[in-house]
Amino acid sequence: MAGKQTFTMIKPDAVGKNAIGPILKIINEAGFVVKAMKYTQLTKAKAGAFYTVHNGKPFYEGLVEFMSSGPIVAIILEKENAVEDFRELIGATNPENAAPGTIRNLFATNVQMNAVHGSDSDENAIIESDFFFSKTERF
Ligand code: DAT
Ligand code: MG
Repeated sequence: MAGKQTFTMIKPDAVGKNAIGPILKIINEAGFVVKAMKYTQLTKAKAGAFYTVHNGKPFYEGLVEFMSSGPIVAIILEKENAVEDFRELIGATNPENAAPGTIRNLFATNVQMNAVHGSDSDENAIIESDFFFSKTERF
């Protein structure tokens, strides 16, 4: 059965464009409910740990550098079929391939600075949510 929660980050490029509000509006209008939210900045070590699955890939170092370069908004979202529906809402990793109207199509800078994160499975949604939020920080 598809899970009800996913995890997202509004990345430093989108925060720097003052796009937190517009992105949250799109997320809410798509039917997602905020269950937890935190405005924070990742250290290089924390960014590296979050993206450890990509360690060794050619883009890893740049990704860690970028993700620790400024504040992010970490959010747990709830909706039926959350992971799949949210991936559809954000669009392809490379904004050049992201469908019109998707968050990455509207707000991404390039394939590295692509505005938002979205969990790719229910299992990773749980791991990523636990990375940022304790039980008492969820509502
Ligand atoms: P996604 O964020 O769509 O799940 P991913 O998990 O494959 O994509 O990669 C994680 C992040 O790494 C992605 O959001 C941006 C960066 N990235 C991926 N492929 C890249 C590439 N070819 N060049 C630069 N950055 C890349
Ligand atoms: Mg991914």
